[in-house]
Amino acid sequence: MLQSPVTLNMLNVMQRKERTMNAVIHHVRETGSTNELCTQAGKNGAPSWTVYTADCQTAGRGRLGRSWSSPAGTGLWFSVLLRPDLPASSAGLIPLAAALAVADGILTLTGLRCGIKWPNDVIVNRKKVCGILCESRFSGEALDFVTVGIGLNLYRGAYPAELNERATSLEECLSAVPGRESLLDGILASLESGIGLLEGKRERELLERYEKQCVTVGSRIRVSGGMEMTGIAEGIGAEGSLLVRSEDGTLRAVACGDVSVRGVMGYV
Ligand code: BT5
Repeated sequence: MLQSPVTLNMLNVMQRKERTMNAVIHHVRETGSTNELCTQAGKNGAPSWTVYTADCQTAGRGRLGRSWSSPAGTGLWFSVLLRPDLPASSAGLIPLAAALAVADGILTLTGLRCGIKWPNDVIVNRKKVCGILCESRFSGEALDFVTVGIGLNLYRGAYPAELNERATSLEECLSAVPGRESLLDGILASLESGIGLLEGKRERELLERYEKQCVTVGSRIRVSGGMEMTGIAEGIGAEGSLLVRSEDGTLRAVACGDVSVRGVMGYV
């Protein structure tokens, strides 16, 4: 339920953003999932850059039906509604732009350099600090809108103890954790420039920057869920797929499925 459209000192973020992309930020104390709020808003015709943030999610969603732990006050949990001027075939690039926006936003604000595990896990010290869930809606052949859901762990309490080996938080990597408003502001600004590159048909530029930060590219990987294979990830395809050289020498494009990267998040 919406409690109040703006709290949490979001006013600063709104005022700054309104000068560029007209972000309208709704903050709630508790909700099931900000992706759900955002998607409902999208179905009701809300404009691009409508943002929902929550202190706490009671049914935070991961990919493939998994859940995302999001207790109160431990992380930045938010979703952004985008109506990009892009063909449906480019929808697969948005998760990549979102991961890059998180990594860039954190770098600019704190100097901390994060890696990206394809397609959109943001990692530090081989552990996941941020998960992203993009949900696209199509109208016939065209892309109608995309909900970009971002869960950034700020404090240890964000994730359950059993994920200690795979998850981390900014608190564990920095001497001071920036405020949620500044992080949101920085990530939205980077996301705006990434989406701008895509809309300006400059996706190669975005992908080059992405590849530099992607720990998957150049690594030995295992793909599961759908296509099962192991091989070396050689790069990113034009539509955001992962190009994998399998053991028999063929190059395949992996568009979805779970990818484990040797040495990252517990995969040995
Ligand atoms: C993701 O899924 O990484 C996408 C997470 C997206 C969360 C945001 S929060 C705002 C918005 N609203 C939502 O409802 N969702 C989005 P996936 O790759 O499937 O990872 C899920 C797996 O990560 C779980 O099965 C756990 O193993 C692990 N996990 C759960 N909570 C975590 C946390 N806080 N930090 C790190 N790992 C976590």
